[in-house]
Amino acid sequence: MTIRSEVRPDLLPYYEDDCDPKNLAPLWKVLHTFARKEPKSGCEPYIWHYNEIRDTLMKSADLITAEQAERRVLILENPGMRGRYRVTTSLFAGLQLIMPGEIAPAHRHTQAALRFIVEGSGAYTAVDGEKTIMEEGDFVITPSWTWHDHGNPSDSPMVWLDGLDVPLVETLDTTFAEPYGEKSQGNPRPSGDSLARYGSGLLPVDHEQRSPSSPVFNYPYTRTREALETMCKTDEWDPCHGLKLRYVNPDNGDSPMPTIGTFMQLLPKGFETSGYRCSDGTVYSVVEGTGKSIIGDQTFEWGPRDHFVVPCWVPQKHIASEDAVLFSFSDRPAQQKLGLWREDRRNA
Ligand code: GTQ
Ligand code: FE2
Repeated sequence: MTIRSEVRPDLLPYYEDDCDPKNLAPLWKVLHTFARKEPKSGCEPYIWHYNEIRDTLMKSADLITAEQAERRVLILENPGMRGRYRVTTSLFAGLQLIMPGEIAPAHRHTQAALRFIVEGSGAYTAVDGEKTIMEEGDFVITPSWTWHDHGNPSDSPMVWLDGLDVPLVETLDTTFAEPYGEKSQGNPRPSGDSLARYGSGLLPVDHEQRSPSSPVFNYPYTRTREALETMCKTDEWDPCHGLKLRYVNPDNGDSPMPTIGTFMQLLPKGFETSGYRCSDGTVYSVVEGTGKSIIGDQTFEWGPRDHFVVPCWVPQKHIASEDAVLFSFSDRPAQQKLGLWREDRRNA
């Protein structure tokens, strides 16, 4: 075997010209962009203060109906990724408004969606033939490929946070959708049926798991809040999280939907979490209380109905000036299933 005596880097540009028309590209020019020490996305920390955006959201109701819009939603666009309809690299978030008497027509799609109720009470979402009436702080799921429509028979506007895995599904190129054909689905099952059947620490005796998503589709705030309140009495705080619970699929102990994880945490008045970072970019919705979060080198003050985003691997610290309750969601379960998720409890 002969050893090459000389390489000719000066000829590389000509070589690239040879590659290009053949749809070939040399890895050595780009390897550093994907073999990186740490993640580096365009995702930036940001907060949407509800009192600064509520008027803008309400104005949309004078311009378009829920039915015309199909879904009347203002997208929370991460300022580092404008025009790409995403709040983190893998997730979509938006605030949906539905006015009294309106209906958002039934459809289904492969993207999974969560609703977290921000303002109002008495509107409903119907999922695969069962209606659930929603109250502030309720967490509702519409798993992949389930029919869903929304309606507001109450006499006040209703606003909720939508979280969807749109960018993730787009990356996997698995986007499918279809309209139901009629505005609303029939509702053969009585309201509350799923929660009674699957969400009471019990399961029907011969129940077989049919989907990777939870058979419970409304996790009411009253129950979540009560759990946190009771747990408070034991005074066992995690230094990084205060008191933090994850929502669970009673079928398998996994997250309610396979791609999106959801959490509710309580930070008592005066509590300051120690620095923490994790590989799942996370969206927070403030339910109760006021406080501030230090995300990277920025400080964000928050109160009820504010929404903020913590990008992947950026250090975060939360400080509660009153008892505070925070809802959050991320793509953590997807990362965990793929063996990618990391956290760092020391750093920052
Ligand atoms: O409510 O069905 O924010 O399909 C984006 C897409 C909400 C919904 C969104 C949707 C929906
Ligand atoms: Fe939808």
